[in-house]
Amino acid sequence: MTKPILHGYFRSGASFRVRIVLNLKGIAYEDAIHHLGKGEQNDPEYRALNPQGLVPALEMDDAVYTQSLAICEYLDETYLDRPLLPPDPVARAKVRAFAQVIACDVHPVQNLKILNRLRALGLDEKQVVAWAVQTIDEGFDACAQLIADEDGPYCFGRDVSLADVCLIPQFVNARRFGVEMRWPKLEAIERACLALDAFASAAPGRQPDAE
Ligand SMILES: N[C@@H](CCC(=O)N[C@@H](CS)C(=O)NCC(=O)O)C(=O)O
Repeated sequence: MTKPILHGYFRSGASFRVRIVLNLKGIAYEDAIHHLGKGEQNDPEYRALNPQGLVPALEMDDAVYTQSLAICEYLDETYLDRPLLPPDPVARAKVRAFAQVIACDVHPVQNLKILNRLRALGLDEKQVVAWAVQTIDEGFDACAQLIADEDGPYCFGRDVSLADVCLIPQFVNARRFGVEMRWPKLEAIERACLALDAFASAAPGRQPDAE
């Protein structure tokens, strides 16, 4: 069987999510790197794979999968070890809600494409960074409240879930933009996750294209 190919970029938080899940599920894969700073995500050959011109995309089992959450759920549904969603529908909804705070409402608003649009509209670098900081700050506040009654060590108890898969990459962006850390519970979850090799080896600094 040919290895899956992950189209990504070391600094991409959405690619980081998929790397974590591939590692958690023990799936060996190859990297196809697209340098976002050089605009390689817009090359026609890549856009033929992902018409949005965004990473990640996963080539696997003779198909191309896009959108990191859809990819993560596909992997979760086809590799049943270490499930990323709990069996109970109420608990699943809570995990998905947390994951979507980050993947739908925080990360997209501070994405490269959006920040570049703000620059094109005339915002200076300080204003652009302030936009990203406020977006992440508000999102982390909501995330912390969503798990206020959970015990840890991970977002939703003793099993890693899709919530952790989304949270940890967002920390990288938070630090890059200089967000002041004031969520001890989220930071403890980050430490617990990064103690796992599946997370640590998926980190941007450990990727072949890391700068
Ligand atoms: N919702 C998408 C978001 C993907 C996305 O925003 N990818 C970023 C990197 S993290 C990207 O390719 N940005 C390129 C650009 O903005 O031009 C997913 O979860 O896969």
